Amino acid sequence: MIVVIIVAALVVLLGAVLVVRRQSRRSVAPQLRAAMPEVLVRDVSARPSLGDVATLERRLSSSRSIFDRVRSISGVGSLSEDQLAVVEEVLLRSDVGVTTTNEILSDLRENGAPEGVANSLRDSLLSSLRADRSVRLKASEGRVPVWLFVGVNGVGKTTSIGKLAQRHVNEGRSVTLAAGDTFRAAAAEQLEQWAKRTGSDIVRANEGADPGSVVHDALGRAQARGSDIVLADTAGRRSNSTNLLDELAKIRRVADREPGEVVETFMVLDATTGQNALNQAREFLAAASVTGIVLTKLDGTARGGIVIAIERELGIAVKYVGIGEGVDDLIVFDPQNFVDSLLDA
Ligand SMILES: Nc1nc2c(ncn2[C@@H]2O[C@H](COP(=O)(O)OP(=O)(O)O)[C@@H](O)[C@H]2O)c(=O)[nH]1
Ligand SMILES: [Mg+2]
Repeated sequence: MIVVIIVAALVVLLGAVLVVRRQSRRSVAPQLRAAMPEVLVRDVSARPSLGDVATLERRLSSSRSIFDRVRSISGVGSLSEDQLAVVEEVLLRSDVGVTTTNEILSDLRENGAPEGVANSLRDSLLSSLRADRSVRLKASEGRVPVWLFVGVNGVGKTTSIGKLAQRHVNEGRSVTLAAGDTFRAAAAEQLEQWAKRTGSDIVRANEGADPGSVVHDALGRAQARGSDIVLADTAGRRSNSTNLLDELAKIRRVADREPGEVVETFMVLDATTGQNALNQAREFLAAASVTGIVLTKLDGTARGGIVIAIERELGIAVKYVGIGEGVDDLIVFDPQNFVDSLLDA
């Protein structure tokens, strides 16, 4: 009898616990639902995980394969002349540049590779990538911050602007795009597609219009609508009668005049053009007060070491790198992940 009573009491107790738990879950559920969007937004903006080493290894597989021979040198300590020759060849083929290659070789000759060649190279390459990679998002009080994009035709300016617009939107900023490439109508149409896709505002004009006025109008509109940032596209070529660099300097002056303020000028370079990219950059640097490099198409080249040559020779930080054509395929350049993706076993 007593046993039956105890069992019955336990069953009742268990039932009560279950009911209470179900109710408390119900009462918590709406709060959970309310919290979801915020969590999701944070997830999205934290997504530069695309730059994680595994993804980078895949996207940079051509560059990585150049380093195969270095990764396969085993052992620690001093290197034979043959091994040093392999390291030299690999570094030069990957386009890190002669200066960096020579420095790394003399370091290896002098100190050997106490923790293996791959580790020594990792340290040396990382120490060449110490530039300040921060980007400015804020202008002075009452001014609209402008990111200006310059670079020759086909390097990936418009695509990078589209990808960055998405990044800003993900991070909660409202974006106005300025279609300052008025050289051909297709350029503004291409930017318009990105505006639609990313939910950004856009100011464009007809083919042949003055790019300065497009940027000026975009600033007025951005200020009126309270946009957080203006991303301004420019042409990579001009008719023979006008000089491209003069025109860029003029656009920059307009963009930097009230209500605008240029807080970043990105020089966009195509990694697949190798050392040519460096020569192009030198021409632009003087005219355009460049504050950062966007290096595109790293997925399409075996010469990823060009990142190091660019920073070293130009003294300007690579801030973003393009690793594909998709909207998410522009990542903040992270030297550690980059070097790991080339040298990890
Ligand atoms: N594979 C790859 N293609 C890219 C990347 N960035 C841009 N492109 C492609 O390069 C081409 C030229 O880009 P576009 O933005 O029109 O260059 P722009 O003339 O400088 O504006 C387009 O086909 C883009 O899809 C990248 O990071 N990787
Ligand atoms: Mg373009």
